Amino acid sequence: MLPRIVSSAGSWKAATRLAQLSSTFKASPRYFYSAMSSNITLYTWPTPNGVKASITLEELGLPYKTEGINISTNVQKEDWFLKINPNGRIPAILDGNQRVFESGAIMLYLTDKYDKERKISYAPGSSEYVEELSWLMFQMGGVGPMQGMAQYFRLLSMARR
Ligand SMILES: N[C@@H](CCC(=O)N[C@@H](CS)C(=O)NCC(=O)O)C(=O)O
Repeated sequence: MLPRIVSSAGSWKAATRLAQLSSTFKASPRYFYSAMSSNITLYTWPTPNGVKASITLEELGLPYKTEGINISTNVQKEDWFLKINPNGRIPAILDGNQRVFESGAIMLYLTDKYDKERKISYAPGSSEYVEELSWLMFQMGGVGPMQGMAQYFRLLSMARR
């Protein structure tokens, strides 16, 4: 069985919020708040891994605060951020005092904890959950890094020659 497909509504909301981020954060980082208050802060930037966390939060309808981490100015390598993600990359979240980094870990954390109605995930321990994990690890360990390298060698490394 394949993992559940998210609706386009969450993706659209995530894309809109991230578009706000990239246009507004270039000058000075600021917070964006969703309508309700919450303890979740998302540290992100509009990139393929960044949107995975945004889409999950939007699909679950969770209130959260977004802090833009401008990776083109290396904010992700600053000491304060390394305390949230020692690997110095986005996305990462804080849920109260709990830090979570790596987009796949964020997706699992959020769905395990908050997707009680099983809108976009399967119940931990079920056979479907194991299938969900398998596809998530396939994406995290294979497709994601390969796409990242293809992108780097196709666009960025050429520009640096
Ligand atoms: N495996 C990590 C990859 C994170 C990652 O590579 N993030 C990129 C943006 S998509 C980043 O922060 N790049 C800046 C850098 O490497 O310094 C995840 O899935 O979260």
